[in-house]
Amino acid sequence: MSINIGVIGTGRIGTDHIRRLTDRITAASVIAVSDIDAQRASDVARSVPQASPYRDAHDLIASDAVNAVVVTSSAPTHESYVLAAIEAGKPVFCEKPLADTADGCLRIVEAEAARGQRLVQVGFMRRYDPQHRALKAALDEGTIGTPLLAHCAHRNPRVPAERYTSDMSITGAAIHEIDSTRWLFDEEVATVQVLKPRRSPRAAEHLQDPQVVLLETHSGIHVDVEVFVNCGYGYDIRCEVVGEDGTVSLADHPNVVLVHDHARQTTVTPDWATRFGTAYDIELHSWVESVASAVASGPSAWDGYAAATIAEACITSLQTGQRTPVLTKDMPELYR
Ligand code: ISE
Repeated sequence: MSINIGVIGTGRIGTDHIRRLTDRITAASVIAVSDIDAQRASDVARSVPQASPYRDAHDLIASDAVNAVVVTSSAPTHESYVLAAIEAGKPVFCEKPLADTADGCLRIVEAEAARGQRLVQVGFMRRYDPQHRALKAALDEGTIGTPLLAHCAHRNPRVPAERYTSDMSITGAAIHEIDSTRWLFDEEVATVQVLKPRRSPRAAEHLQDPQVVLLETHSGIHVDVEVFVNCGYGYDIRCEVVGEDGTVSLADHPNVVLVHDHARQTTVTPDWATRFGTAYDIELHSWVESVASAVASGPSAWDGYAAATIAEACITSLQTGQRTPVLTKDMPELYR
């Protein structure tokens, strides 16, 4: 049976996901779309066989025709749509962040726990990226011994000057390394600190760019993340883990090196959609399989909440300059 999916939010990532679900994932069909811009929703619906536009996203969630929901609207709208999907008992895939505050994420965790059923998957797609998976497999095999520290970089070519804030470098960009840290090392972050290097002249006046985010796990692994959202030259994601007996890092992406005319060259991907295209494909494929089998897998609402609490501690540190503890509520039984 094909899963009938309703997609809320038809911006860049929403339309990318609609294309994936329509062209590459045979077990699913997008049959409903909604957007704050009704005209855009109608235009997108016209381009997808069988899809109808909905003016109100809550009607889409409630529709009997919709089996599962994808939320790719703006961050402040996530909480109400995810809560409505939980109330309707429908599986929901929500792009990061799960909600725009840790309290909002907690309300989602509590609603899901009260229902006693995992319905939410959060879009932390690096967990599906073949390179990140290979790195985790090497760690899990123990080849480099106990991990001690990691160096990461998250570089975007540029961000919109007026509406991008210093907090967004954490909640929109570093949130991925925050999740990767929890996932790679299978442990929680205990404290964080954010350092402010000399600002890039490419960054808008109000933006602290770059930033260095320091994460320390409970066992004492230190992770430094350079977040530089106006690096200018491309979208560049790096991670090197140093262990007792060796190191493991993400290889250059894509893995082609051109040697020519006294030079050794490789390319840098232009943007996140290109760099993580394969990861998104695998992620949505896996989500559709989990909906079909009614066995939840992938990053949970708890993972969304945990990442949000760490991000909020980072924002506090960005303001105070101090090392800041991460304070998380107790994990409900459902997520153990
Ligand atoms: C973008 O919004 C994303 O979600 C990407 O995954 C992230 O790497 C990028 O920095 C963000 O701008």
